[in-house]
Amino acid sequence: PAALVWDDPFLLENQLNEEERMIRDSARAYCQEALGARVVMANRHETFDREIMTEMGDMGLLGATIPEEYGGIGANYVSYGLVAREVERVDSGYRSAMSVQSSLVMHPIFAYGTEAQRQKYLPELASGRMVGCFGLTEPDHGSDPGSMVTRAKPVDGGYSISGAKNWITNSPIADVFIIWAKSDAHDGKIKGFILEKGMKGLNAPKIEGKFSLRASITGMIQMDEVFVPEDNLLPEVSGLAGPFGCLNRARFGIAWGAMGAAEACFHAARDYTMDRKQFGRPLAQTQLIQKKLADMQAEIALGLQGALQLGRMFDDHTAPAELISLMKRNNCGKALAIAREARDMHGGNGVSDEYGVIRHVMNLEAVNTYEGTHDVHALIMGRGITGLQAFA
Ligand code: TGC
Ligand code: FAD
Repeated sequence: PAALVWDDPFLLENQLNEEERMIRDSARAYCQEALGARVVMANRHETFDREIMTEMGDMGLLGATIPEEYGGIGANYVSYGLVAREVERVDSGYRSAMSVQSSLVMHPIFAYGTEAQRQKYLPELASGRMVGCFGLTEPDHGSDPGSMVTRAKPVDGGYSISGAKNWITNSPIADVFIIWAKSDAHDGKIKGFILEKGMKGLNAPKIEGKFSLRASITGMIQMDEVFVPEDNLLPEVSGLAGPFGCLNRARFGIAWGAMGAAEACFHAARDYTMDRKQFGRPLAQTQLIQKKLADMQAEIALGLQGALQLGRMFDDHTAPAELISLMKRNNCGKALAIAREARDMHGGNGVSDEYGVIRHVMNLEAVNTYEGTHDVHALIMGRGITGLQAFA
């Protein structure tokens, strides 16, 4: 029989094409060196280094699926997933910054915007010269964004937008804000608007004291009669299908990313228990530890294989939303469980940020909640299975 590759049992490596491997390898090198060197202090001091966006831009990691004419590299979705896995292997907060820019800011401008909007914003966002954010969640409307109260009223030459968004990745450093609001000029339907830093009445204060994704910056968005010119409306989409079209892509990236964080924890737990001796033998030579490593290997191998197949379906345009929910939910839930187990296997050292596993535990708590909670994705799947909707 063939020999086992313990860290790639399904030989995922052989299922990638040359271009996918090349993009993955250059992302891995950048992440391990440049992001790996910063993450412990960024997490400890709750800081995000703005230069990361321009570095990622230089590496082609922002909006990788966007065509070259707009500054992207025209990569497929499998490559986008591979990049998310490499970034999140270092830290989920850095993957957040990358996926918001790519899936939640560049994608809606590309898919729902005008040609002038594409030319104005996409090259700036792809290079990281501009940072974007995505405002859907409100203080009183998270899992149920359809009940949002942010409103756009028609005024001479455009719209006046008032409302508040909460828990918004990148908002305090954003130059561009994709805002979803109910528009009185469109029968109260949800429309997308591009707001820019400096518009009168627009503020984005930082949320302090976050004990998850501390290396990513999160804030609110406060809008008090912000004038938004007609040219800044995203004309090509109406209703929740707009934000959900973006979330489908971001959730897919998270399914890959969460497995990167899980792999980091699995490898750390294996290394640690091979080295650490108790009762005169390596911890890894005990049945309980081997069972835990076996569970981790199984969930990661299956989770990556599922993510790859979903990526192939994305690239074929055959991926249903319920399958995206299945992979986002399962991979985040399993990654969180793996990180907690890895933390336990490190004993007391596991709570020190030197070993990284406690940081992944803290991060994956938020990753399991944002972009649709673990339970909300169960309800999306449940509706697909039964045809019955159980949200309300
Ligand atoms: P529902 O009746 O299901 O649908 C309303 C309209 O939307 C369409 N639709 C979709 N379109 C494309 N893709 C999807 N996945 C879609 N899901 C629904 C649907 O066809 C319908 O269209 P139309 O034309 O008929 O109006 O809507 P609902 O109000 O019952 O929704 C319920 C539910 C639970 C599915 C949904 O609201 C939900 O997914 N809630 C979770 C909210 C969420 O995920 N928020 C994420 C905020 S962004 C974020 O967290 C970024 S973190 C990023 C980071 O830092 O990495
Ligand atoms: P709630 O909707 O109030 O849910 C609370 C609990 O109730 C959860 O356990 C949930 O599963 C459960 N629940 C909800 N509905 C039901 C139901 N029908 N049946 C049973 N249980 C239910 N949003 C953005 O728009 N843009 C961003 O960039 C962004 N970045 C984020 C970054 C971070 C660090 C965090 C933590 C959040 C971010 N979010 C962002 C918001 C995120 O998407 C929401 O927190 C998430 O969708 C959940 O909404 P909520 O917090 O209001 O929780």
